[in-house]
Amino acid sequence: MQRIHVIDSHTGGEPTRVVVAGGPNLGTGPLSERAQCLREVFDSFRSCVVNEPRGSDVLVGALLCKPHDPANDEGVIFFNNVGTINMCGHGTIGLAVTLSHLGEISPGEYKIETPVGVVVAKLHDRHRVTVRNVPSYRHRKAVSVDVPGYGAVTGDIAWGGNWFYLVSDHREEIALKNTERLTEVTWRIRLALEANNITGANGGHIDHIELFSAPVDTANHSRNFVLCPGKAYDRSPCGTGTSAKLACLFAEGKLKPGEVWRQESITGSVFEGTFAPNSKPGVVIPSITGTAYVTAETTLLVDDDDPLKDGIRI
Ligand code: PYC
Repeated sequence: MQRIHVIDSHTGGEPTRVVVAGGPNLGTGPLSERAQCLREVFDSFRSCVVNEPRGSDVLVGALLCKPHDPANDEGVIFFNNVGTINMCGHGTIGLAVTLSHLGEISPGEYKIETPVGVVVAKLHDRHRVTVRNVPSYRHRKAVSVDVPGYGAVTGDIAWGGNWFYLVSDHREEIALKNTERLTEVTWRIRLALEANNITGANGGHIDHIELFSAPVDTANHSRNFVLCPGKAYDRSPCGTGTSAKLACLFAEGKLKPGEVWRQESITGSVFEGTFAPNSKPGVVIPSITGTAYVTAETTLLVDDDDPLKDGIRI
C-alpha cells in the first residue's frame, strides 16, 4: 500500500493539493528537468493524485521539491488532470498558505523554483499571499482566428507563466449559470488556434483561453473566465492569466507600474494585480495577491490490487 500525504486548500475557489510526502524521486536537477521526469516516468503518480477517484478535473496538484539552487527556499511542480503546468498563481498562494499551516513558514518572503523560473511568495498572514511572478509579456496583439460553428474571434497572445489567448470582444455572459457554454466556446477557440498553428513565442502551446467582461462588483476592474488545459475552468481569477492580462494592459498603455488591477473571477473571487517594469522592453514583473484556506489534511492510499489505482486517465 503506497501512502501519499497531501494538504488541500482553495484559492478563490480553485483547489490546490500539495503533496508533502510520498512523491516520486525526480532527482536533484533543475525543476524543468524534474517536471519532464514527472511527465515521462511518473505520469501515473500525477494521475493518481489529481484524477478520479481521489480527485477531480478541477484539482491542481503541487509536488513540493527541494530547490536545485540552495539560495532558493522551495521547489514546486504543478500538475493537473492532463499533465504538468509551467507555473500556477493560485497554486503558489495555496502552497504558501499550506506551508504556513504546517508551521514551516511565517510571514515573510520565500523564493520558490518552478519549471519556468523563480517566483517569490510573500506571506502576509495565515491566508493572504502576494506572488511575484515570472517576467510576463504580450507576444502578439489582435490575432484573429475563425472558430468553426462560432465565427471569427480576435484576441491577444500573452505569456504570464503559461500561454494565454485573451479575448475581450465576444458575445458571452460570464456567469456561473453559463459555464457549460463558456467551456464549449473557449474549447472551440483553443482547437481553432491549434488547427491554424497559432502559438506563443518559439511555438509555445496556447493551452489557456481567457474571456473578459465588465465586473459584476464595480469595486473590480474586470471579470474573467479561464479555460485550463484539461477543459476545467478556473474558479479563481487565475494568477498566470491575470499576469498575462497585466502585460497586455501595460502594452496598451492602460495600466501604469504600481497601479492596482482588481481581477474578478466567474465565482466572484478577486486577485489584486500590479506590476513593476523590467529592463527588457515590453516585459513586466507581475505581482498577484489573493487568499487561500486549507480544506483538508489527508493521506491518499494506493492499493496495488486496485485496477484503478493510477486514477482515471484521459
Ligand atoms: O492561477 O495561474 C493560475 C492557474 C493556472 C491554472 C489554474 N490556475
